[in-house]
Amino acid sequence: MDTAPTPRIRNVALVGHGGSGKTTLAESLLHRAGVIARLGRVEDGTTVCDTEPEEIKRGMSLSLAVAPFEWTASDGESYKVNLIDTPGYADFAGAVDSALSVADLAVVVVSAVDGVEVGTEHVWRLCEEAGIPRLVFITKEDKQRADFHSVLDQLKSTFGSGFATLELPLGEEESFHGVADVLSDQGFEYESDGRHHAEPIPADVLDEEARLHEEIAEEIVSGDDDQLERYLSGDVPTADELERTLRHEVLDCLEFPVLVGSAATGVGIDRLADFICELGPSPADRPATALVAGDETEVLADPAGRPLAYVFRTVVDQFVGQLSMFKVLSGTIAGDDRLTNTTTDTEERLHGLFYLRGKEHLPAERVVAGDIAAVAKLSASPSGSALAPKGYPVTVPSPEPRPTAYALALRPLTQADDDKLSGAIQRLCAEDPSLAVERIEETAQTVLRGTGDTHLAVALERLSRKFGVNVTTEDVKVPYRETIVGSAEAEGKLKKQSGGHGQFAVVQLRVSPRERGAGSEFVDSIVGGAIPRNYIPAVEKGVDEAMANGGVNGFPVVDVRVECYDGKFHAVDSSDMAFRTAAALGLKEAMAKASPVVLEPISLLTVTVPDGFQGDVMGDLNSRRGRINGSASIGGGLHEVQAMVPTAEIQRYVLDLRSMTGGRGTFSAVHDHYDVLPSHLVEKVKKASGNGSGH
Ligand SMILES: Nc1nc2c(ncn2[C@@H]2O[C@H](COP(=O)(O)OP(=O)(O)OP(=O)(O)O)[C@@H](O)[C@H]2O)c(=O)[nH]1
Ligand SMILES: [Mg+2]
Repeated sequence: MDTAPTPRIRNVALVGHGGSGKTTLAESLLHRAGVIARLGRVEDGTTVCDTEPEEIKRGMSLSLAVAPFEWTASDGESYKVNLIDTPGYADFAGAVDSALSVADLAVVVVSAVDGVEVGTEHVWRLCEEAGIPRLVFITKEDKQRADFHSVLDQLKSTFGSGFATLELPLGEEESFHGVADVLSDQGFEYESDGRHHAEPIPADVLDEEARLHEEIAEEIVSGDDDQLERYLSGDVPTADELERTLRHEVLDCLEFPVLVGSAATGVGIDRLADFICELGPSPADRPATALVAGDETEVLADPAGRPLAYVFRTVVDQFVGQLSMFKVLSGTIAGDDRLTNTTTDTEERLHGLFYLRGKEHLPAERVVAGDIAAVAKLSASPSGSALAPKGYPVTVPSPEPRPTAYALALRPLTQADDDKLSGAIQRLCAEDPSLAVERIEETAQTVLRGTGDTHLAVALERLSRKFGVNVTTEDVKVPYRETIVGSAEAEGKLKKQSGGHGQFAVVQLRVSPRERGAGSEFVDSIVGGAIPRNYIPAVEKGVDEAMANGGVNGFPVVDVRVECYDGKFHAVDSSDMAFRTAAALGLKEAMAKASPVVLEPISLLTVTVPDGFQGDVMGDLNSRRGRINGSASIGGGLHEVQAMVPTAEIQRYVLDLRSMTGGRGTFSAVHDHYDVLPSHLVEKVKKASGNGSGH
């Protein structure tokens, strides 16, 4: 496969709700372009884009996949279309971010049966925020219950104006057989091989088409002063002239063409490819943004410019090792070029460039500005890296990783699994920036964090399949603490003197509570050498260790003032060790008498939901022992609820919020403070933390 001149490249992200038909659409485009002889099916696991066993098993995309094809459009020009298929499931939104970071056009795929869904709203908002031109493809028009007109209404009522309906379906459901082109007033009949021929528009569609033509023409010309003036003077622009104006309005995100078809039958697919090429922007139309020496700079997609490549996806491949997918933002890159990672200053040799089509590798000699390709074995350039000639101080802003919202603790099955775990997890996280791993020494847990339960389930399947590491999972332990609310005194005594070198130490300790969060304090108020100076550090050490090891409930002790005010020693039998032990005994004794309480972590939760859901959200938070701090409309039809909620009560909140709000709610949670755990929950919490019998 060759590269194409930059103005003839189209980088197109297929985005939309899960199951709306993106992967099947990619398949149908590749088939119509003659790239694949047979149309694969998601159900059979035979598509170009859904290749991973985890994807095939679930019948859904889990990561982005690139699939280029060459297309000669109806304007007679040849184009290279880089399709970027994305997952629709919310857990994998990070992959949509990566795709949109290199796409110049988003095709928003909407099922004619299910219409605008939460996933559609989500990707529309992402495109809007990133200023990415959009085209809507209403697919599955061949399916029972397909309803093109109601979907059109939903688009307008959900996203507002700017929809330029360029096609009307001819027939619907199983009788869907063609489309009417609203700009050229031409009907197109389809054969079973996905090819079409022109036909007059059928009578039953004619009136609607004529009305729509006028509506769309007025909409388009109103975006161009010259054309509007001509139009108002009765000089109606031709279809080609309208299309040229529309192209600019698409680029400026003023107009969103709406097309219709079926990826299963092939109706409308070739015309979608035409519109992508003729209405979609090329990389030359949309300069990238980079930071040069810290200054925001536009980078033109100029094949003769200074080379600059941006790595947007990393895949750990079982056969060739690490693969890096990149977009050339400027210049032309050839095999064996040497570029420098502008963040780490590491030199990278781009040995053996290739295009990826699903999992197929197509050799590439050189890749021009705007094009997307791949290379194996970059040594130190994860996703988000910029590669440029040495000394060119440029970085490329990359999407923030999605906030993690769900976590599991991993337990390796065997010692061998344990030995391999940390290396394998690092590679897994390199592939998926939405994953994060953390070792929590206090609870001896390795915790994997992600965006949801499916995200982590898939990650663990990959961990096993790709890296041969098998683990079970358990809940992440909540880092409880304990403290006291009363004061008390106690003696810690160690006395073992049964001949020979014995052990002897006595400390008198007074404990009292400190302000929450103030930390603990050791006070030495020994007078008269009751305990020799040199043993005081041992007393303090014994107190610290006992606090770290856990109080009467077995949790680390915080916010306690410990005063050592008296003691006894023996000239021979006293030692550092004896005083450390006596101090630990004394502390335990004193804590038990000073009304010990367990402290639980409290998170500050900020929940954002569409207006109308706030009542349910607040009710639910109350049932989780939460305290609402505030609730306010934040515009854009959204409502924000803030609450302080015990961290233990929101371990699975991402899943519960999704089901409460139909996937429309999002939240962030940060640790805020510790608070006293209600006494009726203490035993349950001790058991769950494995402190059942008291430490
Ligand atoms: N009848 C009909 N079925 C379709 C069409 N397009 C897709 N489907 C079916 O719809 C289901 C979902 O299709 P996918 O292509 O996997 O949808 P997707 O958008 O890629 O889904 P995610 O990867 O989960 O986001 C599959 O069972 C397809 O066979 C179509 O045009 N007509
Ligand atoms: Mg898919």
